[in-house]
Amino acid sequence: MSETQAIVFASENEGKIRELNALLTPLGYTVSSQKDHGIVSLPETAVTFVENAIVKARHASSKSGLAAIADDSGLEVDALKGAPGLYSSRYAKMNNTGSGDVDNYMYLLKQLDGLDESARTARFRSVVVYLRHENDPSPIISEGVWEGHILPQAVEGGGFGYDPVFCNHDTNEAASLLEKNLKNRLSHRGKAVASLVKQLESRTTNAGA
Ligand code: ITT
Repeated sequence: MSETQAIVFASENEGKIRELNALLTPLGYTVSSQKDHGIVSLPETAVTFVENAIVKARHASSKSGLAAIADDSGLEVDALKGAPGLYSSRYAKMNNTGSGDVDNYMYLLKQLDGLDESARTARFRSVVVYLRHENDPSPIISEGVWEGHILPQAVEGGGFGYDPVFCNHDTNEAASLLEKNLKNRLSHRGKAVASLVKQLESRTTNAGA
């Protein structure tokens, strides 16, 4: 892929858009968000992260005519047998308790009420997909995981989504308090994007891009 090739990021999530820009722009990629092209997301109907990510990327590529990246991600909590997982963005809505980020994490805290830290283990998972064009038969797919646990209470700060209730295992800090470049180095999305970039670069070297 040439350094000047434009990529559309198939997301409506402002937090993800900020992080993806911070990860890819310094490497010379030119990333716009689907909103910049007037593209509205389709409903997410698949039962795997990878299928959802492919559908999002294909839709954005089809509407924009550009190469596209999509991320499908979620928070897996062991005590809840992996929930909310694929349904993380709709967790509160599916349980009729609201629809925003705060509603999602407050509902999660309620489900874990009274559990000790050792029983609150969790991980974020991100699957990132890159399509050269709408009908790309060989998407690049990469995955990243970030281990941690769910805090007893929300810690306000930066970030988005479940960051106020997710604690990074290694440093024992709330994700909402991590400096944004550090979050990008540790996080599920940061790891998935780093692996994607390696694959993009090796494809370019092998003249396959
Ligand atoms: P797009 O599909 O438009 O990208 P979305 O928010 O609907 O946006 P997903 O379907 O992938 O994205 O849902 C991901 C959910 O996991 C959503 O609730 C996010 O807030 C949450 N999430 C993902 N990465 C996160 C992170 O780094 N920090 C906190 N929460 C995160």
